[in-house]
Amino acid sequence: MNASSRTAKPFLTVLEGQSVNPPPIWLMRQAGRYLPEYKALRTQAANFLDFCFRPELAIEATLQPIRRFGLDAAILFSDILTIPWALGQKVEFLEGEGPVLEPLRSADDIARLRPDGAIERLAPVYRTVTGVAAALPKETALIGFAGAPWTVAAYMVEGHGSRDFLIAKGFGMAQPDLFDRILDIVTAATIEHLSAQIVAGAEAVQLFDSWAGVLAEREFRRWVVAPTKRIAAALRDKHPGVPLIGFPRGAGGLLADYAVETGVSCVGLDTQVPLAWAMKALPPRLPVQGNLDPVALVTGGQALSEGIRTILDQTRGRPAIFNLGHGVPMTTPPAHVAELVRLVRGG
Ligand code: 1CP
Repeated sequence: MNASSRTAKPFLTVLEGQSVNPPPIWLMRQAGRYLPEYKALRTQAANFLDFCFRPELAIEATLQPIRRFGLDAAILFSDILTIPWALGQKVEFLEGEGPVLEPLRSADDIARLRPDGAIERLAPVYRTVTGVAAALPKETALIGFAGAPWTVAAYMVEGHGSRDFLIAKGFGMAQPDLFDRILDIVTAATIEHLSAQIVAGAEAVQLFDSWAGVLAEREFRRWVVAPTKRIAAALRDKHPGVPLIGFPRGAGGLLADYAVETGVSCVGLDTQVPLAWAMKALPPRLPVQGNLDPVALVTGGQALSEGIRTILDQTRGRPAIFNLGHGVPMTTPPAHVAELVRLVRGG
C-alpha cells in the first residue's frame, strides 16, 4: 500500500494517529440479518458456515452495507468460529439457536485438534478478502478480523454461547495447563489467519474479545492481555504498518492496561466505557473506536442524535473512529443506520 492511496482512506488515516473531522464511521456487525438483502442472499446456502465459505456469497454480504450506507470501512463477512472449525472441532450453527460446538473438556479432546493444515482449510475466506478488495470504492478500507484467543477458546470449551462462560472459565481455573494449551493453539492459528487476510488484501485487522468482560483481573491479564500481546507483536513483525484494533468488550478499568500492554494500534470502546474517563486514562495519541449504544440505533430519534453528539464532542481532537459499542442488533431499522451516517458526517 503506497502513501497516496492510504491517505485517501480516512479510516486508515485515523489508525495512523491523525484526527479526522468528521470521523470515519463503520459498524460492528454491519452486515447481517437486519438487512433484507442479506436475508435474501442467505437463503442460497444450506447453513451459515457454508455461506461463510462461499466467496461469491460472502463477498456480496460484505459489500451490501457499503452500497447502502457508504461506510468508510468494510469488514470481511465471516465468523470468529471458523478457527475452531479449521482446527478440526465440530462446529454447527443451528437456526435461531446460534453456534453449537463439540466441547473440549480433556487432554484427549485437545490432542485431537489438527493445527496443521488449518489455514489451508480457510482458503475460501482469503479468496473473499481478495474479491472484496477488488470491488471496494477507492476511499473505503477493508478490515479483516478474528476472535481473540480467550473468546474463541471460551466457545471451544463451553460448546455454545453463554452469559458468563462459567464452564470455560472454571476449566481454565481448574486446569490452567490444559487451558493454556488451547490458548496457544488458537493464538498461533489466529496469527496465521490474520496474516493470510492481510496478504489477501485486508488493510487493518480487528480482534473481537467479546467475552473479556466476564474475567477477573488475574485471568484477564493471562488470557486476554498476554495472547493479544503475542498476536500484536507477531503481526507487527510480519506486516509492519498494518494496524490492529483490539476490542476487549467489558474490560472496564482494565482497559487502560490493555491499551498500553498489548501494543494494539487502536482500542475499541464498548458501550459502557465512560468517554471522559477513557480520554484521560488512555495514551493521548492512541486511536479509539466506538461507542454508541446499539439500542440508541434501534430506537432512533433523539436517543440517536444525542448519543452521536456526545461521542463527537467528547472525542474531538483525538484520532477516533465512530462505531457502536457492540454489534448492530437484528431489530435495527436500516433507515436508522442511514440517519446515523448522515448525522456523523454533519448532515
Ligand atoms: O444465519 C446467520 O445469519 C447467522 C448470524 C451470524 C452472522 C451474520 C453469525 C452467527 N455470525 C455472523 C457474521 C459475523 N460474526 C461477522 C461479520 C459480519 C459483520 O460484522 O458485518 C463478525 C465480525 C462476527 C463476529 C462474531 N461471531 C463475534 C464477535 C462479535 C460480537 O458480536 O461479539 C461472536 C461472539 C460470534 C459468534 C457468533 N456467530 C453467530 C452468532 C449468532 C454468534 C453469537 C453467539 C452467542 O450468542 O454467543
